[in-house]
Amino acid sequence: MRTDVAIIGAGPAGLLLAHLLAADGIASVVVETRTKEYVAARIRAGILESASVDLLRAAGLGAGVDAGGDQHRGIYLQWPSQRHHLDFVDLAGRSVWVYGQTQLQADLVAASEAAGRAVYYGTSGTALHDLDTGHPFVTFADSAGTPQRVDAAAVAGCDGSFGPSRSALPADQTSTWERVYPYSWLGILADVAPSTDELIYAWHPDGFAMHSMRSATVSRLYLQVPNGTDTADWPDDRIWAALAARLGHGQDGWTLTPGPVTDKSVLPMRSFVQSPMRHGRLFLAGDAAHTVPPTGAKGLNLAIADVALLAPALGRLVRKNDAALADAYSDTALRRVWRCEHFSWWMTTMLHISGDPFDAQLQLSQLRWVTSSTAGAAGLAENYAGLPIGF
Ligand code: RFL
Ligand code: PHB
Repeated sequence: MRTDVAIIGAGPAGLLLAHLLAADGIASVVVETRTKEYVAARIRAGILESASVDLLRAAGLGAGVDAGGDQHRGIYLQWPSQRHHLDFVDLAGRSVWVYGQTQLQADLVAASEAAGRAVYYGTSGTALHDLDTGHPFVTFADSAGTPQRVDAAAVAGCDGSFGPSRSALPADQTSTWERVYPYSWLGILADVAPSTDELIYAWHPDGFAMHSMRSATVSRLYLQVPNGTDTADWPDDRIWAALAARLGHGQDGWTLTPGPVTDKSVLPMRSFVQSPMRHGRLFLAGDAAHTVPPTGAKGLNLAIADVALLAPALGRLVRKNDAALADAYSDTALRRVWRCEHFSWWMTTMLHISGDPFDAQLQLSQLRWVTSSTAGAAGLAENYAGLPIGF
């Protein structure tokens, strides 16, 4: 096959990139190891920044968010006996939307199928070739096991943290930075109306807890747990009891309503950046280039911001053989990546119990400042609600 851009990975980065390129008249072929159903069912992020929503709307993909998204003005930050609301609209002039990654993925798949774009699901053996030349290509076996080859002007590595694109960059020309955190999140999805109108981020001596949601009838909640935690050790009753304690059930009359748990998983937390995000004709986007711990709700939004920059860069490269934007892509994207890396690390270390009592006092001091100083609150709001795409 010959196309303009070979895209590896059909997650949000890959499918959104294919959509944005198509709007610019650029063809692509997407290659994905998992089945369409598997990708659609993965429960991951839940918050879209305002710039992400603006981009989706401008790309003709806003109908789902507009119909099914829930616009939130801010979040609650709390610690025992204290709950404070931060209003992002007042503080930073922007809001966020609760819209699950599963919903966005469904919108992207629907748009891809309506346009008849080429997406190969259930592939194996993806390999990248000749990235240093003007005619790179990708090989793989399709779902029937038939060998395939895609020749393209550029390759977009949108294959997440574990795909092959990241390691296709020569090690001696690549820098990486990593931080592994000494705790994980135990996440549940529950068929119960949220007990809060907006997300609650809770500091607690037993560990961090968070109350998020997916809809008026589905709640998403998280607990800080030690690395290596087995969900078998966390029956539903234990989870709800821990959530009630950490989220302050009974505090000022607030109650947490438990409900049937429909999904339970443990998520390790890691910060990771690889630079540059480009080698020759290979361009990395989304989790393929960087990972953040989920506390700042940045992972999905960073993937969207990357491809918003990459699509016009590839458009100019493919159509006009003009490499100016392509050459600038990595530096431009990494400015925002590092801002989000810092914010995600900061939110994470402010809210999770490390076991060190000195850390705990610093965290409480920071929380008191962020919730009582307009300058402190505005800094959090500006980062959480999100910076402009080209920041
Ligand atoms: P994705 O969504 O991981 O998609 C990459 C796709 O590439 C495919 N792939 C390959 N395809 C072809 N050939 C190969 N050899 C391939 N190897 C892999 C994969 O099957 C996959 O479909 O990356 P993308 O598009 O960059 O999107 C990024 C977001 O998905 C990610 O940042 C967020 O979901 C991160 N994240 C969360 N973010 C939040 O803000 N809040 C959350 O609660 C949250 N939960 C999560 C998460 C990420 C998780 N991962 C990656 C393990 C929970 C989990 C479990
Ligand atoms: C979620 O709803 O899954 C979610 C929301 C905010 C976060 C992380 C996860 O910071």
